[in-house]
Amino acid sequence: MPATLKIGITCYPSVGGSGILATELGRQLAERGHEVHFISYEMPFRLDTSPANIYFHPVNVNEYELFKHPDYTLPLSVKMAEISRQFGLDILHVHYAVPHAVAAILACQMLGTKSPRVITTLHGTDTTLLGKDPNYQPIIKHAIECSEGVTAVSQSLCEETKSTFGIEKEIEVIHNFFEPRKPAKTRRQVRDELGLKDEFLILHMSNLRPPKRIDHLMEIIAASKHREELRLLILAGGNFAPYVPLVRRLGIERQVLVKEYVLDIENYLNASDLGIYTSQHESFGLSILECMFYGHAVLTTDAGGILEVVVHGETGFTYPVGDTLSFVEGLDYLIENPDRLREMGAAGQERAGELFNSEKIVNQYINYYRHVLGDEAATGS
Ligand code: GMT
Repeated sequence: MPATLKIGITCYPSVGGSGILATELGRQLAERGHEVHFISYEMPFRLDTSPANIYFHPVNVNEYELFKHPDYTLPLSVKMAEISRQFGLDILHVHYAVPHAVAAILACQMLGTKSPRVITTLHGTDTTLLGKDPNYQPIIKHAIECSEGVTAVSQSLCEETKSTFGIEKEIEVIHNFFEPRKPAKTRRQVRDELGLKDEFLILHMSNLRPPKRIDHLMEIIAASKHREELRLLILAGGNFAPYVPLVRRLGIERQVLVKEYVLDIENYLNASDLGIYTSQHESFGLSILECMFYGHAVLTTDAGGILEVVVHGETGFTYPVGDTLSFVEGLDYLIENPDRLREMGAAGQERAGELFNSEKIVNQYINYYRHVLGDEAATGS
């Protein structure tokens, strides 16, 4: 087996944990000498193709009047086959079964015996949303069963996937990782730009999709007895406009600051005091991990894989989905107890660095690639 591998990566290029993870994985693989080819309809939003060994191949989607809905899966599949053939890819690592694994499997069928191995990473939605839809369920099950390797970003997602699809197939759990970057601005600079003095700054970063339960988040802020001295900063990877009426109704216009499609998240992480997440589904919670890496305690629901990331009472507090009263109690307690807040933040930072560091997780992926390619020495675990 060659010392370095040729890997095709397909992910959703839009703002979201799966794209961020796939992009950072590709960057780290390239740094270790592997050749990485991203294949997608757009450059993943954090992708930089200037370093050696990283390439981007766009998929062109033509719109034909014949199709009521434009089709992406088939041109993606054709591009995957073309790039696999041209560069002799060993692996097609796809993030999401729909439509990426389906396209990869079709590409391999076109390529015949010279096809790469397909590894599918499940990030959540394939199981928690589309897996419940009878129009998608059978094709997702098929894509999982036909992939030569399948990984899930948490044990919780692995178990839910097996029970949702009724499959026995081995699924390797490889948690998410994060590589913190140095902030380019000081905490004071960022706070000045946000118009803040010493307010307690709570951070939420997400795409604001319905499962994030932004309504619960706003209710917590409105109910805190410290609401006059706190601010909620939302780094939004989606449109915040639908939540504006709720913010007005709750009278928290002054408390809520929103910045959309931010790239330099480390500046805002550094300027914040606490992370908060009210998700109803979360297979891992990459942005929770980002908060932990910057030394912040996190208040979060106990949904899905979050409990593999946050330890209740040690690195933050976890509560049942929708338990607004407990969230408010936890928030007020941490505002009133800065030593405890610092302690929890430090414990979270240590846990993040130990369990979810890039060195460890990227090596797990490389080992798994080798295992799938038939290297007896690679354990795949
Ligand atoms: O959370 C989202 O809506 C975005 C979604 C994505 O596809 O980017 O995130 C999923 O993948 C992340 C990376 O593995 C996980 O950290 C998130 O928990 C997961 N989101 C959900 O399960 C809702």
